[in-house]
Amino acid sequence: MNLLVTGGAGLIGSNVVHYTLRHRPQCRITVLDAMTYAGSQASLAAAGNRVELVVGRIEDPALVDRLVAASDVVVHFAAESHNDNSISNPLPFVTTNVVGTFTLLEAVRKHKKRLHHVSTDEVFGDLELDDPERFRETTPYNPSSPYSATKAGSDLLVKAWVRTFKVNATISNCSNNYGPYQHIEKFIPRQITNVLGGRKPRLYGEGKNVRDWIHVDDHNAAVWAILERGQPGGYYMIGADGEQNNKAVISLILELMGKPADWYDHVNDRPGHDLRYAIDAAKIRRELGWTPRYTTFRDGLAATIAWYRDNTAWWQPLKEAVEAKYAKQGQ
Ligand code: NAD
Ligand code: TDX
Repeated sequence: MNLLVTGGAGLIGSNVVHYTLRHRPQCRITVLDAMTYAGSQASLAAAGNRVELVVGRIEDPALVDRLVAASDVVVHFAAESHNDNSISNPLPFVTTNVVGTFTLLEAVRKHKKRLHHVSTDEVFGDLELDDPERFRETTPYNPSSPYSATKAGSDLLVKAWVRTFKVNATISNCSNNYGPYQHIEKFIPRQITNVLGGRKPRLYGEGKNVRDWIHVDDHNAAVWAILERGQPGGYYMIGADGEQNNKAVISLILELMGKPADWYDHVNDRPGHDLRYAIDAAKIRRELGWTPRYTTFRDGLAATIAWYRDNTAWWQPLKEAVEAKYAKQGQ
């Protein structure tokens, strides 16, 4: 199988490359990635020459047409992915997430290729802390941030291309990922690298916001289950029952890294900050037999802390600039 991975130099895309080389070694992998600030060649170094990296943009129709024509299956991760950036500068989110997905859909439609579109639980908005409901495949879309609005737009484009043009596509909406190769602008690696560098963790607002954490390898195992056994045109929620509030996550990081429980700062909250995400993944468990392998968040987090401790060369050159940007926002 010739697999085209868009956004394969980012967190989930680079991990899917490594996952695929381990578990589906017969695949030939091409990565299309614009190498924005979020993409890193070093994240693909362990794949050596077993992956072809094409540097280019998902909204470039000629390039995307050529790469899709040469592939059998496309997995679409390329996106602007950070909520805080979408608040300070939304335009790249519209270009990459909406126009980019449109460009890919047109190529997939023309060449009649299989597409899996990777999306987020944030398209559904947020839940109250005490709401017994969780997000499921039938939950109405209600995005809050420019990031989640553009991801919702991209999902709706995929749904329209499936219905109107009979494109062979599936969609998954996953909760918050953590693991190796995550950019240090994101919550968990920011706090781990803060502690490693002698800085206190930074908690937005009161820290009562809840995220439903999943290890990136469990996400990618679910993506492969959909590629191999998913219903054409099917939608799947992916989550590992990993709800934690942000304050609890910082407490666990401090405990695992041997720091006092109160060694963190409260900083400015995110405007429009979603309160809680929670995933009901019953459908993918029942229909595709997927189950997460990282059953304790504590073990997954400890392994992730060890990875950042052992790979300072991967993140240290980025740290000062990331923190300077946050400092300007009072975060
Ligand atoms: P990331 O920011 O780590 O990586 C995104 C990658 O896309 C980078 O390598 C970047 O260079 C590339 N890219 C950006 N703009 C591009 C463009 N115009 N053309 C080509 N490549 C471009 O993101 P991630 O966390 O790995 O997320 C991957 C996908 O999964 C995204 O679609 C995101 O919405 C979705 N998702 C992420 C999470 C999460 O918790 N991280 C959860 C659910 C869904
Ligand atoms: O320093 C911080 N302090 C803090 O309290 C940062 C960076 C974040 N936070 C909070 C905000 C959120 O409640 O932590 C939570 C997680 O923040 P992010 O890592 O920015 O993730 P989130 O906004 O929840 O979105 C993530 O999950 C869904 C990914 O970035 C998205 O790409 C994905 O779609």
